[in-house]
Amino acid sequence: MRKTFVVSALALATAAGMAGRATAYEAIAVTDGGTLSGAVTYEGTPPAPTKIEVTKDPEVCGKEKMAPNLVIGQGNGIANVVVTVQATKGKKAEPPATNPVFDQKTCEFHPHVLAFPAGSTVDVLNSDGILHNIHTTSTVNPSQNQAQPKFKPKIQVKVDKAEWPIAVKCDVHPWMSGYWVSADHPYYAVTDANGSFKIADLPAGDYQVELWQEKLGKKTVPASIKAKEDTKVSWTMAGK
Ligand SMILES: [Cu+2]
Repeated sequence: MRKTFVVSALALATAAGMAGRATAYEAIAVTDGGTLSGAVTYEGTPPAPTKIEVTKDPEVCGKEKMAPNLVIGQGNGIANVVVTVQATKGKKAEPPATNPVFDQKTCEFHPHVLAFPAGSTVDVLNSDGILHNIHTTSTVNPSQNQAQPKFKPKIQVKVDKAEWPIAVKCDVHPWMSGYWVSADHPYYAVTDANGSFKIADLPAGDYQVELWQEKLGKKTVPASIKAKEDTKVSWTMAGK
């Protein structure tokens, strides 16, 4: 009985980790690719930012913070939306020459959402000089739970498989939260402070594009990419 439960829970977790991708990704040479660019904005009046009370290490962390789970910028642009083109073929996703960096600074994760190709090694930094711990809740990759005291300014975490979103917490400072996105293709972006993004070198064709934001959830929108052209989009996400 117990064994059956474990197996089905694992199957569910694996399916969730693949984020709805039906087929494996095929790497091909892309010539005359097109670009998808634009912004994701909040539909309607955005809620006022929420304050977080800091309960520990105020000399480093500060006394209060704004919640990072919904950050609205200029023109109601939504920061930290993960934009994923559901491409089945295209450029190969290769780990970058320089490791992606995930820094703990003033008891916040920077960046709040870090996206990288599967197989990358993440440099987890501790710029604060106080105890943090890096605690990921992966289901496809091994979960990490490592203390990072001040004498350990860098921990390296290799993320082999595609999986997103991977929630990251610090058990020392319960308000700290962030997400990792480990992608098996290169056609993704995280929106900037004003909700803007750009994804280049897409093979021409019709696509579904998935928008994910931790508080607003998921939305799928269509996009048509033409060879050597920039497709400009203006998408919205609504509160729940
Ligand atoms: Cu911490």
